[in-house]
Amino acid sequence: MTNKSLFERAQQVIPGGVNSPVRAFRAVGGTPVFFERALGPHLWDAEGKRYIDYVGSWGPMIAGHTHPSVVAAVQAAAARALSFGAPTEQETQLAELLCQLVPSLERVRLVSSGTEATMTAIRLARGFTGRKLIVKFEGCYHGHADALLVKAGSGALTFGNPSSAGVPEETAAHTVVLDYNNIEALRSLFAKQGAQIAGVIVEPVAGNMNLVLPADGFLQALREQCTRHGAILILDEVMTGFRVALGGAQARYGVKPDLTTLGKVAGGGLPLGALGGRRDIMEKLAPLGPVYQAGTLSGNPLAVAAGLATLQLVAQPRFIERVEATTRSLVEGLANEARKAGVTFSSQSIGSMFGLYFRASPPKSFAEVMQSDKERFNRFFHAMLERGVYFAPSAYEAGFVSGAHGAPEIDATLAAAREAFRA
Ligand code: KE4
Repeated sequence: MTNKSLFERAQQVIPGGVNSPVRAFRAVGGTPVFFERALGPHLWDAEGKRYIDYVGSWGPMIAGHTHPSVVAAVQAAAARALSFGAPTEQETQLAELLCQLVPSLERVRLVSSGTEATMTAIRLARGFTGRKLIVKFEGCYHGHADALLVKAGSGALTFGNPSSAGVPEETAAHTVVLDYNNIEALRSLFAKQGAQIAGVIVEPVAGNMNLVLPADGFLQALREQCTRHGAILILDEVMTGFRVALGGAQARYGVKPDLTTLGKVAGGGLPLGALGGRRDIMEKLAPLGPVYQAGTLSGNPLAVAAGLATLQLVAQPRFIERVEATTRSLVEGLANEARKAGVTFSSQSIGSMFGLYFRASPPKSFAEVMQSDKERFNRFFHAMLERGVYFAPSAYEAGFVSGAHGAPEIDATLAAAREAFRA
């Protein structure tokens, strides 16, 4: 079977032939690659072609694919049970480890996806404060819960408009969308409506509009305004958790949120999300408090086993620093190859996340991201794919390096880029 024939067959029964839209290659064009197996930094597709992987399942595979200790942990868990729908000691072990690694977590609830974590965090902020208004930032993605599928309306202080069909205007009206890194707009909103704001949710390092770093003072301003007005600060660390630093972006930037959402790495590639934070807020959750949340497979034994095994690898001395150095060598090497080819290009990394931009310097805002040359990215993406290097199939996604990537993979990637920048 070829990728093309597999895609044609999939489209007969799955909308768009995929189970998550970004996988459909609609942003970059062409036929999605159907993968069959993975090992370390590599993927093999249905045609037997090998790729160096810089998507890492959109973040979870920080230890590299099918890491032996993660696979062994999942196999052992599967041999005991697939699911109980009842408490297990391993869930407590994972919750304890999360609280140890991310000090702002006093209580943790495990769920099955990042979307469930952020959806619950929003409900919790509203239930705890009795307020309705939620603030998010254009270009940040927090999963597909209604309250978060909202884009900026016109003007600076905007009530949101739905960014998806099926989200009622009444729902979107309770979400305000501001410009990421715009501290003045934030202060102005709080000055006008601070008493109505239940919570602010933000990617502390943005990875869903490509990689955009927080401006100096932005996260601190969020913390200060939320504290002053009694709003809940939610750091969505589903992507940044255990990648930007072992304790997450909150550790790297020294900002203590009221709630944190986690996913991806925390589940090691199996379905797991988590939300946690201040005890007084978290204990509003059922069965203790009035804010309902539930899940048949929450804390699933296999997902918990994969998460525990992955976090134990990530927590090893110098793991994060080593992957950060590999990531830095990738982005610096790519910038060097682009310069030699005379291509307008820039790149940056933080921890094991990176951004590639066909613009002269890394973007500092959503508007600057939109000024990147998307067509040029798409050409580069396909030129690299042909040469066996798999980047995220969109100019608006961050990339990821794992502990299994080393000098051979970086050198091979740069050799491919030498040609791709000239393609
Ligand atoms: P999930 O529901 O997809 O597990 O998590 C949603 C989510 C929440 N918060 C952040 C910061 C996220 O990045 C995500 C999901 N990230 C995307 C990648 N851009 C997942 C890939 C996809 O949608 O297929």
